[in-house]
Amino acid sequence: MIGIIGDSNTGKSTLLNTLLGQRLLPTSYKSCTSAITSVQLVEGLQEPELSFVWKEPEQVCGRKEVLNRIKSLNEEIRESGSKDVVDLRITCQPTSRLYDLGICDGSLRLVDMPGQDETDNPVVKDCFDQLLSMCHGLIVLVKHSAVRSDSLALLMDRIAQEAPHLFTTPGALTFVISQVDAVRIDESDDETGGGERVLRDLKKELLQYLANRDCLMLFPGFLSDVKVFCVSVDQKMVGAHEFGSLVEAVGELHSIIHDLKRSRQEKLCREIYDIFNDRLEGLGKVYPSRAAEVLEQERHEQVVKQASLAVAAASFLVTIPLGGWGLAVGCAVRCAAAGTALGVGVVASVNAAETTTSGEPRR
Ligand SMILES: Nc1nc2c(ncn2[C@@H]2O[C@H](COP(=O)(O)OP(=O)(O)OP(=O)(O)O)[C@@H](O)[C@H]2O)c(=O)[nH]1
Ligand SMILES: [Mg+2]
Repeated sequence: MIGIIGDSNTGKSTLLNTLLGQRLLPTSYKSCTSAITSVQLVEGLQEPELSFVWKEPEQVCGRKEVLNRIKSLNEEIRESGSKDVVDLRITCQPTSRLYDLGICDGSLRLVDMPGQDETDNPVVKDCFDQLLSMCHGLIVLVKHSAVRSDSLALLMDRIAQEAPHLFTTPGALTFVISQVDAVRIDESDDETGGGERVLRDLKKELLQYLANRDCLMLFPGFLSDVKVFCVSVDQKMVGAHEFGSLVEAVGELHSIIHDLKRSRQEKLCREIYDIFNDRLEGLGKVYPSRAAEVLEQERHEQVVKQASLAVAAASFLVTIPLGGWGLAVGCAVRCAAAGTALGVGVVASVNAAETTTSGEPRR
């Protein structure tokens, strides 16, 4: 899974539509996407298919139908104010250069997300946490006017905290400076190749800003290898500037998907190991008191057994010289002993139960 993330209106859904060569995801100048929408790239599918569970399981087939259903769903989810993350799953065969790259074997999923800065959308934080826990790689979109924004700094902090392995797996993170068609370039500059220089400077500015982030100092090699592309998409959904290089980068992501998956598995294993370790440490503190409780119970049982043995022996000795009466007395003594033993046993178990409920849990 490769997540496409960034602030609202950076052009995430537009970019994904353009990569797929078809308009499947709604786009708008207003905050729009409200669910995690993953698109699985497959071969041999005539029509895109959408499946999801929102109130009840649903399936939709056909490009227009999928687009319209996601549009209405985005509104329904926003209006409901629900915090539940809705997982929309599309399968489709791209009608673009992505298909020509021969990567549509089902192993790659591109995931569209709500804008990470949409703090008034209750579902955003959970969507983001889920995505970071699931994704093998990320394409981070930054609008040309926001390469030095606080929001980008915050995004880096969150990735470093939740998915640090992405900074250490080569190729797992790619940056896209979006909507660069709107960057102001003087005509005179343009004639002398100034347009290219402006975009080069924009990339440098982004890298410098990232280099100053504390969270990235832990990953010194990251910035020297990371890919940054300046991309734009026009009204007809045609990608320009370095869009071609971005398509190739998606192809490369497909070729390293096994490395990306392994890196995520290692990270999950490390997390499980840490949790297990913590539990074991916690148990070390609990175990001695539980052991003391077991030993106390054992001692009680021994006392009761010894007392019953002594009483039974006394009654036996009395029975022999006294004959018939002695037998009756012996029985009475045995009954009394059994009753006492039972009473002591009950008291012992009640005491043990009280200790357990008031103290540490039983294991
Ligand atoms: N000029 C220009 N406009 C763009 C470009 N890409 C997207 N847009 C416009 O930017 C607006 C937002 O695009 P979306 O694709 O909906 O943005 P998003 O990041 O998915 O937004 P959310 O889903 O709200 O997070 C739309 O009006 C798009 O037409 C671009 O490269 N150039
Ligand atoms: Mg969107």
